[in-house]
Amino acid sequence: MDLRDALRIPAADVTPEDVWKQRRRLVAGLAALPALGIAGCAEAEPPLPPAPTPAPAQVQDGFSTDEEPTRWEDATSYNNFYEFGSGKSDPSRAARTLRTHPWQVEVGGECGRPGVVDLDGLLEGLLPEERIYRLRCVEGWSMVIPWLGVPLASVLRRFEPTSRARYVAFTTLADPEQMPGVRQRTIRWPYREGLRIDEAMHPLAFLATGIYGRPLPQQNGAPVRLVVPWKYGFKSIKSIVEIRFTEKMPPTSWNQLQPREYGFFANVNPRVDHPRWSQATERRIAGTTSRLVANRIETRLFNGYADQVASMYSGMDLARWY
Ligand SMILES: Nc1nc2c(c(=O)[nH]1)N[C@H]1C(S)=C(S)[C@@H](COP(=O)(O)O)O[C@H]1N2
Ligand SMILES: [Mo]
Repeated sequence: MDLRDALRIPAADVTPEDVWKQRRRLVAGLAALPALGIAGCAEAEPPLPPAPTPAPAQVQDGFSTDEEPTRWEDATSYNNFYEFGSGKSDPSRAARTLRTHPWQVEVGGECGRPGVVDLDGLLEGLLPEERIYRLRCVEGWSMVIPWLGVPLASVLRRFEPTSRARYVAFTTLADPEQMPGVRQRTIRWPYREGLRIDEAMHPLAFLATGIYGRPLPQQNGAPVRLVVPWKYGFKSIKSIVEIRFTEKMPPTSWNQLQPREYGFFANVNPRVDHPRWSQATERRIAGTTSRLVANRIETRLFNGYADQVASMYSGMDLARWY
């Protein structure tokens, strides 16, 4: 399959990560295409060079990491997606029937070019990029996931946010027919999340349409989801149907449900404990380690992305604005 398709076409089948390791070279190849002037003919997969080590510049930008990635099997079977139930293995079973094509996203609010676009329109002309990010759930586990997608900023700019756009609000599909969890009153549907505009425009903020070089499986938020690696995982909203530029801080689902436990900013911070558990360490689900006995490692400020993002919060009391 052409990797360009991974930006658009929903996945049905499961692919082991050695396929990803092959395909990531294709991503690298794709990125080089415009320079070579041969865009649009990536039919044949190039021969397999030895596995690349992440480029130091990529690691420095936070775009990649040499930490051991999570296995495809774990990343696609241990999920939080409450629209499909609150158990970790519910989404991988129940989300298979989510229809991700056609898919439309409504963009509106404080912007010059509001409108309803299909996924192709949203991503048109943008080159797929790979980002290998840490994902730290507020519950105290973490993964290392190779995402495929585009920087959020390049998508948002197309809609020409006005100077009044201080925040960006995101909404997930809430269809009780397709999403059994939505029939239960666990949280107030639809699932909502939001970012301050500078956070949304930060180069690390990413719109993912794939993982491991393959289209995003439904349980991981197909066909398009947010990835904000320096924040707790609940900010990385899945299966997005609406993006809205707002003047005021938008309501967000976990914050509405339990404001004392889940803040709007939700920046990963080992020194600010959840009221019911410590955030100092995390269970890293990666490599061949069983997720039940996964390594406990120390949690890092901003999930290890402090060099890239800390300046956005200078002057903010990180313990108060959690
Ligand atoms: N719409 C929606 N998005 C969501 C969630 C959810 O329940 N519904 N769970 C969040 C949480 S708590 C985490 S940790 C991540 C998990 O992403 P993953 O299953 O792809 O690892 O998705 C986030 N996005
Ligand atoms: Mo989470």
